[in-house]
Amino acid sequence: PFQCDLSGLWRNELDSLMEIDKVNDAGEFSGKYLTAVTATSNCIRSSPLKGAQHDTTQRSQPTFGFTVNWEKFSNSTTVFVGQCFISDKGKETLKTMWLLREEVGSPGDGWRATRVGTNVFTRKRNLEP
Ligand code: B9F
Repeated sequence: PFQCDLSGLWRNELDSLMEIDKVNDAGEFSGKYLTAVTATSNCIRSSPLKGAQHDTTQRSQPTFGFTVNWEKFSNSTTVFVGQCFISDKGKETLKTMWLLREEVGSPGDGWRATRVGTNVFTRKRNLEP
């Protein structure tokens, strides 16, 4: 019943975790992201995320996007876009791409401000009732 609804706890191949609260009727959601990796400190801290997902009652493998604000680390921001897929065995995976924008001092430093990558998330558990 909850297949591909983003609510719940997810883990990616880097061992980062994200916990997403109940997705509302408009498809909007919020939650927190715990990155297992950071370029500056080994300390894992929770960062707020906000996003939107296509209607899971209309589509079985919906696309979504969300923003993570790394307020505890810096003024950087990551946006993720992705799609949820359901395997033959009923396993959900989130295939995503991300862009990480680092704050730089001037437009001339913009050439080095953006990182790009992919992450694959699998469900750790459903949302607690
Ligand atoms: O390392 C990032 C950071 C921002 C400012 C100083 C350190 C914050 C964590 C980003 C985590 C990324 C990965 N984790 C994950 O699960 S988001 C995409 C990846 N998926 C130094 C300056 C800017 C970046 C590094 Fe920094």
